[in-house]
Amino acid sequence: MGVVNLTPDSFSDGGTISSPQEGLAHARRLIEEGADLLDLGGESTRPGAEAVSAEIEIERVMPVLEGLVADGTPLSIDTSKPEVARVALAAGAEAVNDVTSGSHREMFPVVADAGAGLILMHMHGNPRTMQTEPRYADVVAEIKTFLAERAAAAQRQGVTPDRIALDPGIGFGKTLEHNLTLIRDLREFRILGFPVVLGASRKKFLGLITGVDDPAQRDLASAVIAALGVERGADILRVHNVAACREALAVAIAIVRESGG
Ligand code: HH2
Repeated sequence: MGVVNLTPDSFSDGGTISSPQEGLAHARRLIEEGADLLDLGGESTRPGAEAVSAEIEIERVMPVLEGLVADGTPLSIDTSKPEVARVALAAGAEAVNDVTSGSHREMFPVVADAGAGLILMHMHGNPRTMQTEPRYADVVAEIKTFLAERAAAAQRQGVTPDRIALDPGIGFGKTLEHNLTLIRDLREFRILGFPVVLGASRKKFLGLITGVDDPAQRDLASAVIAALGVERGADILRVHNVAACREALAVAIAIVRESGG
């Protein structure tokens, strides 16, 4: 899953795309590099980010989304707003990536009505507060319980289980230690019976480990995490540099297959 941030303030690449034409060109490049689907977002979720209105999100995302639907590219819309999801799904997006796991009560019915896919992610608090001393008694168990509960809630509202994927939410209210534990124990999340999404690309914990400050320079570390994630059972990798990840994944997948994984 290639990341297309149509925002001025994303942590990883904020402001690098300043027109729909540039957004479309970037998105098409990710497909050429081997992305199977693209995740389009019009609102940053980076720590401290301010929320934007549904109108602004729609304005940022739709011109690029429409161009990509015309290309036949599979898309998810990265939003927690049902209004944005509804418009994107009606225009041809196939899934909603909701980092708040349906915090808005209309989100699950919107996804169910469209027969769309749904990514449920764990976040501790909200982007403004999530990095203030996040604490867990058992980070893996707590996040598993949360995701299982949200998947059950989505199904109660009509989302079919074959359309749901789960994401532990690397960096969303987690310390370095929490992130490392979640990636090490990623297999635990597969026990819940849904595909597992891993979004570690360019995140701050990689900077803490490597000393690389600029998120855009963290692609080597991101490719390593993608390979380790696949080896630990990740089904979908949300990444910024698709070409680098593809290369790392080719090696990881060859080894996993060789060992019967
Ligand atoms: N991470 C980000 C955004 N959306 N969705 C899922 N399911 N999993 C993630 O780990 C995830 C996500 C943050 O990355 P990015 O989109 O590059 O930054 P920003 O939110 O600042 O636009």
